[in-house]
Amino acid sequence: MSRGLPHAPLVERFAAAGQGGVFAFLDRLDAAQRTELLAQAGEIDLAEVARLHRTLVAGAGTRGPGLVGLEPAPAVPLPVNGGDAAAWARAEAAGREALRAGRVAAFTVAGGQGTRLGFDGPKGTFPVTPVRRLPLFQVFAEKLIAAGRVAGRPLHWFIMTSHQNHAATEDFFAAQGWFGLDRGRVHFLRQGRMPAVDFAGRILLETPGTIALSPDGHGGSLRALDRSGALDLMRAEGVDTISYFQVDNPLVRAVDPVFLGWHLLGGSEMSSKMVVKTDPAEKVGLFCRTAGRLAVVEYSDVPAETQAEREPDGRLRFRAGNIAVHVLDREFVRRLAGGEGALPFHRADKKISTVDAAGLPVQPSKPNGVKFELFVFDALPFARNALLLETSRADDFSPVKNATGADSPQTACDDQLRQWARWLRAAGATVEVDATGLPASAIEVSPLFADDERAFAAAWRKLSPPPAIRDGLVLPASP
Ligand code: UD2
Repeated sequence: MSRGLPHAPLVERFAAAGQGGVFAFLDRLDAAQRTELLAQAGEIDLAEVARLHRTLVAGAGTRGPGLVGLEPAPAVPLPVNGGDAAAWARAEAAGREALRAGRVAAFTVAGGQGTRLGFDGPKGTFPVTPVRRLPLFQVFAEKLIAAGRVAGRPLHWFIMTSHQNHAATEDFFAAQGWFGLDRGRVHFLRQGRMPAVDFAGRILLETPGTIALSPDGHGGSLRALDRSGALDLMRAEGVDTISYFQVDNPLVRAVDPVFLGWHLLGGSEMSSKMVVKTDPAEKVGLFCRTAGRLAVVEYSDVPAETQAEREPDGRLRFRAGNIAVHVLDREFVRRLAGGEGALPFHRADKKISTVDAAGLPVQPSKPNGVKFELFVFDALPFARNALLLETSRADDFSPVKNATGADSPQTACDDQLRQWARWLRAAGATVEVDATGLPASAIEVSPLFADDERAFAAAWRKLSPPPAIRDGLVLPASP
């Protein structure tokens, strides 16, 4: 059929690998559809797909670090929990110095859509703040502008998108005037895709002319940073330290001088922040030690009894929750992306829309195939001096994941309000709050006004007279 045509070698390679089904409908496609299908097929590493089928689908499979010999991971505690305050101060000074020297770039993984939120669009465009209703991207943009002002130089911001949301994300930034950022310092990079396979290892078609491809997971960010040239750009700009966070967390300290300082002073190649898990059922990964290395085990891989184990003092034994905030050394990323210490793929069985033998659409009612994803935290065991730092949940973590209930827009909104109410009260303002610290009035503090409690107190003192706390108060007032 295809012999002698320019795409013949590709089609033949797929056939030889037992993946000829990908081109089952090639003869029915018009020229544009063919070009698209061939381009998609060209993205696929057939040897990798065969290996994943052998190890993860047909075989028992490796699923992250495994549970044998798993121990809780020790973390550097916050000063309020017994940490060495002088060491924390030294870390902060070192982090600020690195920011002033321009060694730090921010990196957001934003390949996900707001599907679980019932929101049709890139998750970063979802409005999250209580009064101004700023989208997540603008919250981070203001945090980074603020950090750049303190450091005396603007930061580079790398944003990983997916095929699905790349154009929409770029358009959004353009439409919003880049949120006042220096456009030359905002860089979008698109993550890779992986094909879904059926349980026999055959690559699934989504339609007769398209392959069922999906993003390769946030762990794909390491190779995306490399392939896109972002690591080279960082080197040229003198950036050697990457502050990584997820797009779903409006409370995140996007570039935290203390965290950066601990990472740098510890000579670490990758550092992570943890919060203390109090509810054994909370859906966060768990930091553990396995074979002497720091690792994260996904909550879904740890039996409920293990997650509920307690110390004699009543605290959970496995309590170091992963908030997906990391600092990475640039050359460590390059080494991993280059294949040293390759991250393991994880398998997820899914209902994957596909076509039948006649090319007609099939919407399965139960899982009919497997998707493969990489997780960034699987890099930890490969890192020299991997470091785990405790952080305060109230100041660093309130993700927006579900439409309602836990980790929803409502909880994230309330947690932002609680943070600002705490800052106001610490600065001496009178703010009515309920037993959970939630203020009676909807207020909003721009990161450009202050982005931590200490900076807030200093900025508040300069307001004379201070504004009355009332519903809808924004600091500073929006133009
Ligand atoms: C993640 C962690 C969990 C915990 C929690 C904290 C995993 C597997 N689980 O749970 O351990 O740390 O977050 O909030 O990470 N993303 C991409 N490309 C992809 C997949 C994801 O950019 O291919 C981004 C996505 O936009 C989001 C983040 O990664 O910012 C998290 O993805 P998720 O929502 O799939 O992870 P979740 O909430 O199950």
